[in-house]
Amino acid sequence: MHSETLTSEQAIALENQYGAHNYHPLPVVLTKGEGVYVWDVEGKRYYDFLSAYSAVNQGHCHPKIVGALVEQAQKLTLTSRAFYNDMLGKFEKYMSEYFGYDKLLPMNTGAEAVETAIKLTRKWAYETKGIAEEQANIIVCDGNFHGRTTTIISFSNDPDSKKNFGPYTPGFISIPYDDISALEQALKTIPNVAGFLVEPIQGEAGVYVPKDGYLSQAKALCEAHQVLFVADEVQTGIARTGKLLAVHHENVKPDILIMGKALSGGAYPISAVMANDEIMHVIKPGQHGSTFGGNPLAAAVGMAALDVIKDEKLAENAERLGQIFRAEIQKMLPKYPLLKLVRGKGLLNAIVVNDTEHSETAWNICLKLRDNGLLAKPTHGNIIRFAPPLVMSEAQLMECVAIIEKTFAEF
Ligand code: IF1
Repeated sequence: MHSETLTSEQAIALENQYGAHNYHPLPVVLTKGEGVYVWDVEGKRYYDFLSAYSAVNQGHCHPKIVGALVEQAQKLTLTSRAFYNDMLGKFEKYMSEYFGYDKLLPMNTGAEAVETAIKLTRKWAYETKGIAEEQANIIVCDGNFHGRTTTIISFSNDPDSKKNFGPYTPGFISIPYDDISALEQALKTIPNVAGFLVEPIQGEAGVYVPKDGYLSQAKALCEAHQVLFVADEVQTGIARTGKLLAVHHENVKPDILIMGKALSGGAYPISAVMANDEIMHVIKPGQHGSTFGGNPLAAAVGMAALDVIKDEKLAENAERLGQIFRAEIQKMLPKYPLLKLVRGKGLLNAIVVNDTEHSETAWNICLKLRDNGLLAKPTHGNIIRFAPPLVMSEAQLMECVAIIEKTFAEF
């Protein structure tokens, strides 16, 4: 059933005709993945340098994760939270010990987890901090990306994400990112602040790494003002940046931690909000939930995916390979005028192409990279994100560096 083989052209034509046009994919049709590689329907192999936006940190179709998925899928997949299941509690304990929080609130997608964190922050503000009803403000950062729901896009400043989706949810105030005095000023002047929602590195904005000390100073300021520090680690978490969490680079422990994507290694949508009891206890039965959140299949997959991160030392590998990658690209900068700069942490990196934001250059480079056997995608026009699975070896990375160099040499 549904197993007839399609050519790339046919598959693209089907999506064009029958799918909403809410994406503009790079023209390549993938059918198989294993570790750092994916294959298209014509059998050509590529290095995956997007990792499904950092969801596939553990590599494509990791046998331990797929094994856990299959085993649990044959036993019990979904009960809803109307009943207990024998996997969720195990997963909650595992997550609590793994990340060092009292409690987990399981959801499915990143956006849902961000929504959950916003609700938790507001409820805490009213019931614990004592802010008057409907008055809570949450500080966010310019250039943020936290997902696609109507509330989340209300505080985006990307016109594509936002325009004509209003009316927008109030209660959010945006300040410049990586600007500690802007945060200090905001905390002093804005009334009724409940929380500060921040990405430890802004991914969508183009892998914008804040100055050393920004996150730890921001955390300290939040503490001083009795404001919750809420970290969106959906993209930066789970070893991507060379530590289990990006906030660990500055020894920061968020009051509320949001995760998604690689929590399942890409096998299943799993997201999570973690907090200690004094915050999490404000949510009582019936006040929040999800049909699929906390299902036994997600629990089994999540534990396997996080086992892989530890067993295969993927944070350490990301740290080491990231240093090598940036050093190798640095060496190319003087040779290729189109290459403006490289930045990032661990294996979350981007190069900035020396052209305007609206030029086609980065897109055309990605087409050439594809022809040369490496898949990456531009963001904001002239920035190309490089985020391979963390199971890559040094030899494989050097092969990829050679592909990138060859591509720039051809331009
Ligand atoms: C799309 C970028 C990545 C996220 C952070 C929450 C979410 C995301 C920090 C929501 C999602 C995505 C979704 C995808 C593109 C993408 C993205 F280019 F926009 F920046 F990853 F690089 N917080 N990021 O990055 O998670 O609900 O999607 O599970 O087109 O929306 P989700």
